Amino acid sequence: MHRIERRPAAEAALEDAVRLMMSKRKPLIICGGGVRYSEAGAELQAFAEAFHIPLAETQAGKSAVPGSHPLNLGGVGVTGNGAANAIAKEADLIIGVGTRFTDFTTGSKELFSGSGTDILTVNVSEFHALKLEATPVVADAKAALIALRQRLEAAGYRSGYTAEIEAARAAWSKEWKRLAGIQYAPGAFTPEVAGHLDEALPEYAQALGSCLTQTRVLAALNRLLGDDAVVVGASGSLPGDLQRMWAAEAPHSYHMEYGYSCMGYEISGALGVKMAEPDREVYAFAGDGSYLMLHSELVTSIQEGQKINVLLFDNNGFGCINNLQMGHGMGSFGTEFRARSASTGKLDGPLVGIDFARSAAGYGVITYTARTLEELEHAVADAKRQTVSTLIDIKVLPKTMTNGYGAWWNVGVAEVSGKPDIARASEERRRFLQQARPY
Ligand SMILES: Cc1ncc(C[n+]2csc(CCOP(=O)(O)OP(=O)(O)O)c2C)c(N)n1
Repeated sequence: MHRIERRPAAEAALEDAVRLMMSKRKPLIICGGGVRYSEAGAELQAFAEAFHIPLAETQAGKSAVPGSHPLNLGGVGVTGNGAANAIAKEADLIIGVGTRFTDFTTGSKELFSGSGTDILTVNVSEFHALKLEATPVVADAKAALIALRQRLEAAGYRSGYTAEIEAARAAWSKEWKRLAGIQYAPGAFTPEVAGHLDEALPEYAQALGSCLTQTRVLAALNRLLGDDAVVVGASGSLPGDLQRMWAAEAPHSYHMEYGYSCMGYEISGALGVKMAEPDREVYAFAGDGSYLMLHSELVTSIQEGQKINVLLFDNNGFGCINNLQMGHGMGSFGTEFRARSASTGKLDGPLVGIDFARSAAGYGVITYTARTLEELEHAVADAKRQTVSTLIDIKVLPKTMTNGYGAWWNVGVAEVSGKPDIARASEERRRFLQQARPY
């Protein structure tokens, strides 16, 4: 039996927290998974409203507070959006509630590294509460937020924000609309992740038979799936895109495995979510690489009569790893699904197209292939009517996922190399490491 024990905060810790907050004008709350596990979403929202403090979400914290709430800036960190990261950079106090402050949330400890920026944490785990030299409140999130709110109200606290929150949200909303509208046009197209495979895109468009871009598909799905659906993901480029672009409205409608970002979790995780939430539609968002690694729980879903929906984004490769390779100077190596070429002996032959709909149909899954938005809309509507598991094989162009929004990620790169691009990447890493907090 899982019980929420609701460890109360020590009085001295609350006094420290109030003292620190009273000295700060630009706080930002980081809403972590602990807010959801403590069932503290409504308390966090009330806390933010009471003192006019914006909040940003980690992957695990998404769907604790509605995405449309005017104080919710959305995802923060390496896979965060422009609004949350801009406010994070200007914040003089980061209030982490139920967050482990992972590498992605903190931008490898570079994002909250301003000289005047302090950290306050509310966490039931002392280990996480003490990270980043924080002022710790070791307590259950809900209990601590209630106690802290009473004391801050008595002290008359209010943040110093005027129009910054609204302006950041408006700027991101404009950018979101741009991402939602990106269309591929042969000959005159610069993808979001530019300068890598620009010349190969027409070949991909032809092999996939599709001009769909990933950002456009995600925006459409956010409209089509319905607020109460549960979105499940884990690996590839989709978690980053979802953290940035997905506005989760209903509580617990977003379930991302981002502790290990384990490929293959998506479908097995979706089956688990369905068993826990039988009345909700559950959608696994998986890349083609992840689907190939593990999708056998689709068969279990058929055996058990548990309907799940798989949204498979086929970009013909390990897209995000290709981005990392090419973004760090080493070129494309083994991450595009190409045949080994007889003439070069390398994996640089023709693209290997896979009909994923046919593979899943063999299991008894109802399947669709989407190469246009119209086909996608039709497939989603029809999938909702089914009582057995479904799979939509969505053909999307590589490099059309979102790119970064001002947060760094410490990716290992060779420190000694004869390749100028790698040397440059290594130099840049050294520069960022100097700016980042050491611990
Ligand atoms: C079990 C496991 N192995 C390796 C990785 C490293 N990894 C992360 S994403 C990825 C490729 C994902 O490709 P795909 O699922 O097609 O998604 P895309 O990046 O194209 O969106 C790899 C190999 C991982 N996260 N999990």
